Amino acid sequence: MADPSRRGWLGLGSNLGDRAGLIAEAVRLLRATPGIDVGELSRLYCTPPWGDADQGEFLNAALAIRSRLDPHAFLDATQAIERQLGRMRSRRWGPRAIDIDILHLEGVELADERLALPHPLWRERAFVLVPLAEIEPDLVIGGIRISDRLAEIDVTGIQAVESCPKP
Ligand code: A4P
Ligand code: MG
Repeated sequence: MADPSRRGWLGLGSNLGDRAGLIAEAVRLLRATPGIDVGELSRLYCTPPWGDADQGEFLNAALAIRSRLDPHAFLDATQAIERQLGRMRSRRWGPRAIDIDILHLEGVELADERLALPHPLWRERAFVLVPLAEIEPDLVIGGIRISDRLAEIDVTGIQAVESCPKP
């Protein structure tokens, strides 16, 4: 029988509290969600804040998953995990305990008021591309190979967590 699940890739980010612990907890909660299987997790990277620079440094990671949920049900699940981990909606692009962005679900292209896939900004953001290229360099999204796009953008200040400055 054909496998009814599809592959997907998530971007995880945190810049408040126990950042590494929150990312690990998000992965644990995703693994515990029926209909979601968790695959490879990248290393954690420290990344300078993008968009709104007036906030603390982020930790970011990328996670491969398989999901049997439809895209909106998948978003419901990731948003429930954000809420469970104390995510407060504050200002756009501002500080957050945990942010789960759905970067791509294989075969899905959509844009409505709740969900845009592939994520509209994936190719602009080094904090997305560096961890994603670690686990999936040959993935192609919208005709663009991750490793090719990574070679074109500025990755200044992004380092694997072992080499990050102490906060
Ligand atoms: N939404 C639509 N498409 C998606 C998708 N593909 N994945 C909707 C997830 N959510 C999606 O997101 C707002 C709404 O987007 C959601 O309600 C969902 O229905 P949000 O996470 O609640 O709000 P936000 O995060 O403040 O805004 P936005 O535009 O999603 O910001 P981003 O893109 O999440 O960016 N700098 C570094 N270094 N590292 C970071 O991780 N993150 C951000 C937040 C800014 N700067 C950063 C980082
Ligand atoms: Mg977000």
